[in-house]
Formats: sequence, structure tokens, C-alpha cells
Amino acid sequence: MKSLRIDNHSTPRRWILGAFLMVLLQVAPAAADIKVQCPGDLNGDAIPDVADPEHPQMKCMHLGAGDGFLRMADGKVIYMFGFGNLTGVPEGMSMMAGMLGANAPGPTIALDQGDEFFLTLTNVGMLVRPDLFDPHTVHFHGFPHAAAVFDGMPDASISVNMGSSLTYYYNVVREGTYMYHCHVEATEHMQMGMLGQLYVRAAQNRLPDGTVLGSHIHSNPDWSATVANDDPLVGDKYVYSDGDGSTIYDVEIPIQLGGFDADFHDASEQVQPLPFALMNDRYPVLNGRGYPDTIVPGSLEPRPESGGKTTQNVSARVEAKVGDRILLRISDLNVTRYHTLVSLGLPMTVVGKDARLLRGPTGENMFYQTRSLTLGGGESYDVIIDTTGIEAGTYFLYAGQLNLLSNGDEDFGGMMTEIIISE
Ligand SMILES: [Cu+2]
Repeated sequence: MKSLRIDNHSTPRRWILGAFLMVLLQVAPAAADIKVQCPGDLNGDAIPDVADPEHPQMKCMHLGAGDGFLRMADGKVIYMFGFGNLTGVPEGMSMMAGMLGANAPGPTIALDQGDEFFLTLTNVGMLVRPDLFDPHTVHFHGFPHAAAVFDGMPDASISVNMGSSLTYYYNVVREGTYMYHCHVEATEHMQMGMLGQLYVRAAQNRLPDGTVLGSHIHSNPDWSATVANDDPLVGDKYVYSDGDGSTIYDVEIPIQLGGFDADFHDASEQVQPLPFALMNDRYPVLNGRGYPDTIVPGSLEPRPESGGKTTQNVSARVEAKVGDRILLRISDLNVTRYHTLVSLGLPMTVVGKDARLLRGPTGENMFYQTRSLTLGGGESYDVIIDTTGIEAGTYFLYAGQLNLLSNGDEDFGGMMTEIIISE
């Protein structure tokens, strides 16, 4: 791309300009455009301080949209756009707190069926690209909306300009595994990292002890599947409000497939033309990381380029005990290709697809077992791995396209994680 170079500003010079513009945004009256709306929240930090009887079951969250940096597993640092968590930050501080706060994936949004959800999005601007005035949105992919205005499609709803905010309102009526992303210039903003995990837990989890669910008989009699919450040892968590307990699970791991094209990100950082048609994700990732970073618990170390913030906070390490039922909430937001994810030695039972329980037209069970799943951007699977009778040990979940088991020029890495099963 060197021959296309049209601008030779050094990154530090642009940062200084960016910081100056951001300080202007802080002191300008435009700062008043940031408003967190959350029932019962008295100080604008998106955390309710008092109960609001009009909203008995609700959640609030505040996301910042801006830029930041990631480190790939081979050490390569790439520039990104993305979402960071501003929940707990007073609204007057959110511009400063949100700058260079982009995460990959974005902060996980975990909701309960029946919630009202108040999601404030603040556009904190691009500190490294102050020449960009891009608005941002949040689009809940596949989610049934009452109002198009909160759908995040920039041509049919509001998008959020720099230095301002919008509170999205959702009635969370359906459970399942969704995903969210910015829908402004989606190919670019999604490649750059404006992606996150989103799922809704089943209302069935909250049934009182002893509730009779239905007549389906579970394969394992220990689970007493006709009764919810009857035994704390077997858990009371279900992927769907299935009516029969067949989607019960013990351990839940969300895994989002994707990839980054480092050349595209470098071109963005260096204010060069973006190579859309040449896009090639040479860094395949699970939850924003390539193997072996995928199995690091918790956050990766803070990025100095992002002002000391941690930017890769979602591990893809799967840990369980023999006998556990592991729920993998698998979603894909890749913009360039399909992926095949293979589980070696541990059959996967698919119980849901694209946030729908797998049931036939007359309610019959359509679950099936497989050792590989193929999915593209915007698709999700809910998969249960039953470890009853499985030998303790380390198993692998990995891309069947073996060229994706790499981190850039480094062989052996990429789209792979470990399922660690102990006695
Ligand atoms: Cu965006």
C-alpha cells in the first residue's frame, strides 16, 4: 500500500490534534449532549440507585464507541474501532473515560428474558483519527424489535454523532444467542472491531422450585427433567424456555468467531485508502484473540497504546467438570468468510440456531449431534457438550480450515481454544 500513501502525518502528531479536539469537546456546550437514561439512576452512571416500581425487571448499561488498540497473539499491535464499557462512570466523565477504550469483543451484554434494557451509547470520537467524524450505532442482530428507531440501521434510525449519546430501549421478549455491532459503514466498522456478544437467558431459569415443566423425558434420569430447580446440584439454567428441561446446562461460555485484517487496520491508522476488496483476515480470532491467548483466563494485559486500558477482556477458555453440560453460545460476526468450527472428541448437541430453539412445527425435538458447525457472519448456534462419561483432559475446539490456525505469519495459533475437563 506504500505507493498509495497520501498523508505522512506521524501518529503522535495526530494524537496531539486528536487530544486537543477531544478537550474542546469536553469543555464545549456539546458535552451536555451526553445523557444517560436509566430508571432509578440518580447520578448518570447507568447504575440504578433506587428501585423504580414502574420498571421491576430492567437493566442499564453505558457503552462508549471510539477507537483503541489490540495485541494479536504474535505480538502484532493493531488499531481498532470498538465499544468500551462506561457503566459506572458519571456521564460528565464519559468522554475522557471512553477515549481509546475500545474492546474486542465489545463488552458482553447478558440479559434475562422479560427485562427492559436501557442502553446508552456515547460516541467518544476517534483519538487516533480526529479527521473522521463517523457516527456510530448499536444494532442487535436478529433481535425482534418493537421500534425501528432503536435498530441501529443508519438509514432507518438514529445514529450517534461524536460527543453525544442516545439511549436505546429494548423489550427483551425472546431468549437466545444474538450479537451486536455498529451498523454505520458496517463493512469498515465491523472489520475494525465494532462487535460484541449479546445473549438472553431464559425466563424458565426463574421458575419457583418444584415447577412441573412437561412430559419430555431427559436422557439422564439424574436431572429429573420434569421439574425445575428441584436440586441445586444439577443447576437451574436452561438455554431456552423449552417447557421440558431439555436445554439444561451447567457451564456457559460465549464464543464469537471473527478475524482481523492487519493491513486494513494499519491502513486505517495511517490514513490510507482502505483495501476493501483485498480484505483478508490473517488473524482469525475467538473472542478477539488468537490461540494461545484464547486460553488466558480473564483480560489480556493492558495496552500502553490504549492509555493502559485492557482491551481484550473475554477469554475463550472452556473449563468444566466431568458430568457437566457445557453450553457454548457460538456467534459469528466475521465480514469476509464462513468458518467451520470442529470439536475433537466431544460431540456437540445443537439445541438452538439463530436464537431459536430447534423444534419442529408440532413441537418435536429437532436437536442433533455433530462434531463440526459451519457458520457465517450474523449466524449463531447454541450447542451443549455433555461430558457425562468423558475422560478428564484437554480437548480442542478449532477451525477446520487449517490455514486459520495461524496468527499472521506465525503458524499454530489463530482460531482455536481448549476445553479443559477435570474430575
Ligand atoms: Cu461505528
